[in-house]
Amino acid sequence: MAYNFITAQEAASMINNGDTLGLSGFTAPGNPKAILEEVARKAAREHEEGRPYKVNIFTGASTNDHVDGILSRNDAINMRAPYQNTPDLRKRINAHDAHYFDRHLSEMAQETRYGFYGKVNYAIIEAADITEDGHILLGCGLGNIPTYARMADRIFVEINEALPTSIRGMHDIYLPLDPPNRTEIPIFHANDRIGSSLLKIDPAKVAGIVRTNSLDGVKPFTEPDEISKQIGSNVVRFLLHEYRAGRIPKEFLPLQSGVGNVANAVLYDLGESTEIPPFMMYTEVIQDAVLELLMKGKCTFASTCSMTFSDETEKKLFADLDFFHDKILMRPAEISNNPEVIRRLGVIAMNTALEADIFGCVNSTHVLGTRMMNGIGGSGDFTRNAYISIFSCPSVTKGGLISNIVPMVSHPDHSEHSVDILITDQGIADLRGKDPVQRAEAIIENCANPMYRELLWDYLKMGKGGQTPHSLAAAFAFHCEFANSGDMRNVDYSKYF
Ligand code: 0RQ
Repeated sequence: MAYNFITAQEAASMINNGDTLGLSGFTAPGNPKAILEEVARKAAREHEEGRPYKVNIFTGASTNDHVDGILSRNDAINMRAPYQNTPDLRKRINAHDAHYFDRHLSEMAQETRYGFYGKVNYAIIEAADITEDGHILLGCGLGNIPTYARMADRIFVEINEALPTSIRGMHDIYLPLDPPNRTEIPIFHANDRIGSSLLKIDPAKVAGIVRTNSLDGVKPFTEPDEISKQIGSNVVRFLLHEYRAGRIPKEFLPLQSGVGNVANAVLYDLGESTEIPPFMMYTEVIQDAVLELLMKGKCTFASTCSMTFSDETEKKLFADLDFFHDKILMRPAEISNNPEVIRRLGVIAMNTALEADIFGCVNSTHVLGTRMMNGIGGSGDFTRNAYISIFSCPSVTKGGLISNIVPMVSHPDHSEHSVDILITDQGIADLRGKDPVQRAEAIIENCANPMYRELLWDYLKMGKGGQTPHSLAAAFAFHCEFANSGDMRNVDYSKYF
């Protein structure tokens, strides 16, 4: 079939106010790079004429400035799901200019297929190539595009000429059947391939093809600060301790690691350890550190949803694709983050908290209980189903004005039932096999910053009974004090009784 090559502006002219767009990609890689920019410009023109114009944006995870950034600055987003991390969009969400529902990433595709979120008008797919019979070679991030492409009425394809077609073979596209027909997902080792390397779409649905030429634009990592390095070395110390004790098998277990500087620092440190054997990853994003570990042979295989590499690292990958072909597999988010597979493989999960409470509950999403930061992302998919679930964060934020260990989290994302290990720059609290008071003792002693320990001990002692001895009147004393004086250290519990 001969496709219609069009401009991004022509594509945007077909997209109407209220349409739902399902995009390829997961974090910055794999996102469309041209059409949404024109949709944002169209929104600006429509708003100038006094007409409403907003679209619903469904993705795999966060995107980049070509999508959430420019659309938010032009107030062009009505509904957004399932994850974001762009400052401009965060502002819109917290000001109620944009709606946002924050879902476990593994659930978004199946729930879209179940019909929970209405129809998808357009799928917009970044591709390295497309054949006449509708086989698409995707880019560096998959997300939920197999589902959006199947559900969408029409499809736009952005062929990105910066993507080498020799990337073919690094995708593993598999759509499970839906209940009551679902069977097991046949991944028994992190490196099992179960699907196809090309995404098959109906070529008759293609409304137009747009040419682009740009890398994914991921910024390189800054050198981790002392606190991140300390957290990273505590995580490695914990893993080594478990390994020596035989609680991690001698072949090791697949690792998942979240995004950010701490995650990157942990992986660099793991790479340096001579005692930890070569390992695999079963994760949703791989960052720069993983490419180096793959080159060194320390990481032998990475199953992921996206290659979230900085442009420099992306260039290294493209220059040596032959070497990486059998070492990286990108899967749809519902497979990379699948609870069944995570539980079966015994994945060790390492994610970051904004704050944790003394009983082991974690807030990953809401700054001081109300302001959305990013979203739960894949942290819940992995935490709930991991072999061991580790959360880490600095013990304090803003130079000590905020304690990240609090009496009660101001927004619960991960409960005490799912969090096994808490790690800060101060140390490691192993929460396994402990009752609530024992967990509180371990967290205050090992994870809280010394400037907050007494305040937390006092809180625990104030508890009037019950298995989890909260003092409900004072449970948010830290947060209320920060709102009052800007410094949690000024907490005076007598104000709350
Ligand atoms: O504010 O930007 O003004 O300096 O929050 O904090 O320490 O830079 O945290 O970048 O590592 O992100 C949980 C958000 C951590 C992230 C979170 C302030 C702090 C700073 C950011 P500034 P840091 P990081 C894989 C798995 C959920 C999704 C997930 C996240 C800003 O890891 O989004 O895990 N996780 N997905 O000063 C008030 C506190 C605070 C606080 C920090 N207690 N109170 N403000 N800050 N702690 C990825 C995917 O799923 C794709």
